[in-house]
Amino acid sequence: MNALFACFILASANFAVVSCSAGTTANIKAIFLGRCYDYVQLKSNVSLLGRKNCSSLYQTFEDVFSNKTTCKTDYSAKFDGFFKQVDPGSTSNNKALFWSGTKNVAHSLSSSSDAYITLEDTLPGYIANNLNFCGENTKGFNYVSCSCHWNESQLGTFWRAASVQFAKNARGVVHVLVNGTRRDGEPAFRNTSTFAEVELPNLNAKEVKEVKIFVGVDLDIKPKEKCGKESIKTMQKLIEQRDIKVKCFDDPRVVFFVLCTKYPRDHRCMTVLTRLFKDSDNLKMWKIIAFCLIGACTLLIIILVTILCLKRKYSQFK
Ligand code: NFD
Repeated sequence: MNALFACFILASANFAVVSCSAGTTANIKAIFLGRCYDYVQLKSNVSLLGRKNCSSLYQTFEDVFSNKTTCKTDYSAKFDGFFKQVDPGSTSNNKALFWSGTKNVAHSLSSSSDAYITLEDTLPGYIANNLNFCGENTKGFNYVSCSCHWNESQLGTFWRAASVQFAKNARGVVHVLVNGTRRDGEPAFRNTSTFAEVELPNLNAKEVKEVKIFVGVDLDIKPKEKCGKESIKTMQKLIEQRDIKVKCFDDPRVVFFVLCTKYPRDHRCMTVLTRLFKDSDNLKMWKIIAFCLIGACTLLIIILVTILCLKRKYSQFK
């Protein structure tokens, strides 16, 4: 069941994530352009077609990493041109949803409700989600393996730059979904996460009124972390140090409902009655009980009718 949260190295979630050792995603250009046109023409509320040129975006993107192999290089400045072109501006008023260790559920939440927007619902995040890429000297891309460590890789640099932009654009109330039931030994709030290192420091304290922390909990496991305790306490303090108000919610209903739409047969998602009839063993037992009850009632009626008849007969003889 462990459906709730995706992770990038060890954790137990059931979604595939980008692995750093894999090579560049095959057909990356076609995927990039397809996603870009899909987004600017069909996905965004106001069509961005005409305002965003997908081929020029792809060219800018490719120029940054193709034919280059060096790790440790700071590509962020080179991505500037790309991010200038894709910048949606401050569109995520009260809607920004950051996540850490909770990729899948955060995306289920944002796709099921207009109240939330994740980075992957914006143009750069939509284009790059789950893609892997790295360059290779003279050959363009390396389709076999991307060996740089995340922090020194082009992929990591891309996501950091995307996170900076998304955080800077957040306004009003913002949300962060963390996992209160991680099974990989990591805390719900990791100091080295992109949220901690990049997104939180780039929130504009003048524009962000409040951060709402959602401590999501898998359906089938006891919560390990809670608001005001352990790593969540650290997270709350760090947000307050940025002069931003913070509210924290344990096992929030919005997350619970998203999980229940995915796992409607989990016992926490069922009413008492549906729980009783849940599995075939219970159903069998209830069939036997119902059969016995009907039998007992029929017997009782027969006995009553017989007594009544006997009484009548007896009174006739009197
Ligand atoms: P996470 P987070 N090594 O769940 N975002 O707070 C490798 F190999 O821990 C979105 O770091 O949460 N991969 C995406 C890593 C990527 C490493 C990054 C690492 N050391 C950031 N650290 C995205 N859509 O892919 C991170 N990753 C990769 C933005 C790995 O693919 C989102 O706006 C993992 O699945 C969100 O608010 C993913 O990053 C926040 O930063 C997330 O790692 C989540 O970054």
